[in-house]
Amino acid sequence: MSERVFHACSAATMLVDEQDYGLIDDAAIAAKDGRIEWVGAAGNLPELYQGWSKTDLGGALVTPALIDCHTHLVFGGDRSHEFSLRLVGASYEEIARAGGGINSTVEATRAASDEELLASALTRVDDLISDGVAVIEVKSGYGLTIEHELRMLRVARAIEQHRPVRICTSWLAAHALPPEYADAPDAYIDEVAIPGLEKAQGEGLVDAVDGFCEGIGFTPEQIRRVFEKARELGIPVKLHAEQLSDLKGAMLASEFDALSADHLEYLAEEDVPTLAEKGVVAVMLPGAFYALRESKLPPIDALRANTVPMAVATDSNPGSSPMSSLRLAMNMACTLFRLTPEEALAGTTRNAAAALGIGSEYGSIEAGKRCDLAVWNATHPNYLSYWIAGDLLRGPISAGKFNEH
Ligand code: DI6
Ligand code: FE
Repeated sequence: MSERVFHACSAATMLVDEQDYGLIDDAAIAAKDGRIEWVGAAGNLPELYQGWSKTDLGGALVTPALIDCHTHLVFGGDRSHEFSLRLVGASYEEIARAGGGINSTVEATRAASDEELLASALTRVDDLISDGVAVIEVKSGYGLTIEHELRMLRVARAIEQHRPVRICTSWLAAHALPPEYADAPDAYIDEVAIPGLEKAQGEGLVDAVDGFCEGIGFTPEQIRRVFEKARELGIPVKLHAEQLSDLKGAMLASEFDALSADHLEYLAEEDVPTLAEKGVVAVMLPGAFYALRESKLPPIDALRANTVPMAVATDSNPGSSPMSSLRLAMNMACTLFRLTPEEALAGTTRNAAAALGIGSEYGSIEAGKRCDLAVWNATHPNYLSYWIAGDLLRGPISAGKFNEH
């Protein structure tokens, strides 16, 4: 049994409905067996906890551990050559239609061994951990055969055996059309995406089902068929929607009570109230916006006015968002999308937890939740979004244990 009180810190609790980060200036956090028992002003620490061992955090800032709720960080190879092509004018869509793009990563992923996939994923996981991240969502989508999609999710799950992070997996077989199904997207959905999902579910490999609803991906009708199977299996859905065009993916996602709709640059303002009504989290991915030099902004004002919860994630992938810093994504969300630093932090804590369906356990510093926190060399939570790069993390608190760097 482990009982401990963390003190001499300020705590951004990120409680819902609280203003100003739910910030407590001189805070104490009591944790037992990896759960938070009490949080509040140090002067109000109940007697019950006063005899527990103490950890002095030396005036540091404490936040909930960060959550990256949208990544594609298991993949083979890289696409630095496409970066060069885009710099001289080729577009992301042109490269994809010419057989590059996602399909070039599919080739490299199929060719890589499990060990190689895991080793390269761990480098990105380590980058995220050094940014205070304790929960990472990882999608399949670069295998595109049943066996290679399952393999990607097995590798994703294996990350938990090697690093102190929780992994949430998403089945993204409906990501791109592999060469062997060129011009036969419906057959691909019927023969790979749907039966593969049943298999993955049977192996306990799937926490959610995702799709790429786009001109270079799949139509809403094709995604609908995958979502119907997800519903039958009782698995929640989410969707890459309105990234490059408005195919009404967010409306489809809402119809299926999705956890989240992601990207949303081309989301029509008139569709925003439906997201709000259905409690769908809008996941902002400013890294992809930046890397593709997109100019159409997601309808942030309308999302805010309708109180749609907004999350922020890296979209870490070798093509459209080659990055592995969640704090950089927060900075970009502020600088490019005009989120406030408080919205950006809510987007990588409370709202990211909601986007993964784990809000009862993660995302705020609150009695009953897991004591997974981040301790920062920063005086104010604004700083986490403001400062670009650098190593601000003093250490994670994982399951109630402080691992100071
Ligand atoms: N949207 C994205 O941003 C990633 N996938 C998707 O559906 C990009 C994946 C890639 O380019 O490899
Ligand atoms: Fe993505």
